[in-house]
Amino acid sequence: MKNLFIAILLCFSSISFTQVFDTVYLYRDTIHQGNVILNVVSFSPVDSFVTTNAVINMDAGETLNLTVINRDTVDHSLVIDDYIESNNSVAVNDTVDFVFQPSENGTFRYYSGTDQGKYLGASGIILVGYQNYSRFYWNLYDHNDTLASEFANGTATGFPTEYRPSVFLINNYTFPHTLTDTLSYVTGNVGDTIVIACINSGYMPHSLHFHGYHVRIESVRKRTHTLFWDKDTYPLIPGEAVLFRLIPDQEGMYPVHDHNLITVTNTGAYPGGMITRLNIQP
Ligand SMILES: [Cu+2]
Repeated sequence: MKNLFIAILLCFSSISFTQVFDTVYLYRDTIHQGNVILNVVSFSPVDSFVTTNAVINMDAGETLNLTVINRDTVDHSLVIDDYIESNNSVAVNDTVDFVFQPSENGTFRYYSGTDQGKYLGASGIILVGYQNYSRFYWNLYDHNDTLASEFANGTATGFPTEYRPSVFLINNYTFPHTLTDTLSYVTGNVGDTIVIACINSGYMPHSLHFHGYHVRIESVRKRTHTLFWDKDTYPLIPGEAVLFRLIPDQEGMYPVHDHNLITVTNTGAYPGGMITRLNIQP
């Protein structure tokens, strides 16, 4: 009987009930990249506008208590696909608490599901687990600057079927600004285990090509049949969230870019747009 009691106790103690708390603020502003001015709404980790949507990290087994504060001029919502999809409005000036209890580790995407959130880039990364690894974050985003300003001023009549994006971003930066973004610019050494949490917050597929290496699909939310595939090119459909695992087998400086080729020429000439680099030392 005593042994059974200890067994039950051990069983319960191995389950983590740790709560983590985080707060994000919805703000709108414009970002200036290359020759483009883009209207965006962003989830900020601080009580003012920031360019890149907040990255949220949590350990495996933790429960996230996420507070969303809406400083924007229109209503928003909070969506995490398959987890938070209803009763999720965050009205203007409102503060709403959400609970996210993921059933697996890897990359998730949180976003505002209203038109002005969905079509102005209010969309960020949650990374569950992998907190002891070398971590990087790529939030892919595309838009048409004229269309974005129409969504921002409320004159857009819906998302067009003939969508022609004009700007391509990682963490809301275009190349070469991506090279000074420490969240996305990958640095490491041969033999390191590096994880890259990547989401597609945009409106078209982005096919990332890793020069120099293959990566393993460590988690994937939408095209789940690709789990554990080893790839050098991987397409992310809109709304996708994946975790790439990279163990570099050689030193060097290699580009990663989108093989959807219109997206690497945003400023009119290659290279531009959705490009970053892997900087691997011996
Ligand atoms: Cu390539």
